[in-house]
Amino acid sequence: MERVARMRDTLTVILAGGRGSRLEPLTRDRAKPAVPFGGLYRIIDFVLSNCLNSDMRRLLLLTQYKAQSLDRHINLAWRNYFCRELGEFIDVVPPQQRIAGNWYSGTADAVYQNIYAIEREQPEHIVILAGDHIYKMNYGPMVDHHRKLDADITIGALRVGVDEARQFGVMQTDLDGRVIGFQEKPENPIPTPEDPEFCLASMGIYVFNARFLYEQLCADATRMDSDHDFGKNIIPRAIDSHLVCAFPFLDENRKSDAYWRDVGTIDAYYEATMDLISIDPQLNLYDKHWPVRAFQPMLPPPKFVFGSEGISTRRGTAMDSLVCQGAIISGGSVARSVIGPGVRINSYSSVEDSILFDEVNVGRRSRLRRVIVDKGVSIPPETEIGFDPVADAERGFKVTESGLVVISRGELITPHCPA
Ligand code: ADQ
Ligand code: ADP
Repeated sequence: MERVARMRDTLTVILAGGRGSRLEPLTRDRAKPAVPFGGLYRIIDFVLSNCLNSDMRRLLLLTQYKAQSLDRHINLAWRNYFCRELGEFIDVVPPQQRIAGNWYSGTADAVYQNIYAIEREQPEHIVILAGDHIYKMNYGPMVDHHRKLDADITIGALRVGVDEARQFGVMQTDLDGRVIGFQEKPENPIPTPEDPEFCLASMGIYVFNARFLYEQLCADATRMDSDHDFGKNIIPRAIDSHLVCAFPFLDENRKSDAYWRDVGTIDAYYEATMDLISIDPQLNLYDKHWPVRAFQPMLPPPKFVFGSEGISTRRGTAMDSLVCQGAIISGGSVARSVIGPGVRINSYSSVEDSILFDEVNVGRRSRLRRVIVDKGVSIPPETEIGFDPVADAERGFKVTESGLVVISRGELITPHCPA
């Protein structure tokens, strides 16, 4: 009964429009939430799985940049889980451009411009989520916390190291968990009183009382001095006059910080992917009680075989790796990598510490180390990538500060073997 009531009076708005420029070139042709993750999934699948597993089935997905791939993914993977007749829906809402020719200016503006679609559902509470975080969270307890305290806004919160905190909203709370200070991406983040090494960061997810949200958004829309952003404007303004509470996101036992990653940069994206491969991952994809759903193409099982010259060649192997359906590893070796659907790894090649998206082909005797390869790219035979960052950058590949190489679609790949 409780669950049904929570679902009925709650509308969830998922912000899925961020440009994701720090994830370039993976976001060159697709929105950040549509970037593949963990072989089978897209980034957005984690938050959508959280919604389904939390019984939240009235979802508006606000898109903006390059939303075609995201839109198609929602249709293929998610539409069928929602039953209109029961009042459930997942609606992808493109920008309304109510102010002619303008894109959304900030996250609050994105919600404001869709206020009619939101009000029409007459929710009591509105849950606002970001479409680009990797975590497993039951939002029910956060909504319950909000109701119990009769708060105006409840903010999902978690501890992060002081250095990291500069990229987040940072909060200070009183003993009851009421937010008494909030700074968006501060240069000098204020640590928690309990531990000077940590700050309390906003996860960028909020529960709002619907009426209060409408009032705030309408007032904010008329202000010339506002960026129309939740973190920069709406929340810092609300804390003095209204009840804004933090909801700590803890693990299942509610003892330690739970797993949560903002995969905003290539390096963060790579680290979060490698977390999945670790022997005892904090984010367990095999938990039957918390299925993470995705689009499952009808593909044959992954296959591991000797190369075409038979038993005299190398074995096709993969260790410490995730290998998706339709992949064939023939006479090549894979280690500590994610191999996407339909990938081909050919004889005498080796792939280490890498992420290969769908249908990548690795030619014979090629070697990849710490490389992310976008969909459908064919690596020619006898090509080495990831062993010489200077040479890789000269070949036109994106090389990150930590030396990761990203190969995007349509890139010209010439064989290159360092002498
Ligand atoms: P950021 O992640 O930097 O900080 P922002 O870039 O505004 O905030 O993105 C928030 C979410 O909204 C993302 O999911 C993004 O894709 C989406 N988004 C951004 N602009 C959008 C638009 N115009 N239309 C639709 N969707 C849009 C925020 C908070 C911080 C908090 C971090 C946690 O402001 O306080 O710490 O999230 O990651
Ligand atoms: P995804 O791989 O994320 O599913 P899609 O294949 O749907 O992405 O591509 C997203 C959009 O980008 C489509 O409109 C597609 O035509 C376009 N696109 C894909 N690859 C390229 C490319 N190399 N250059 C320009 N546009 C591209």
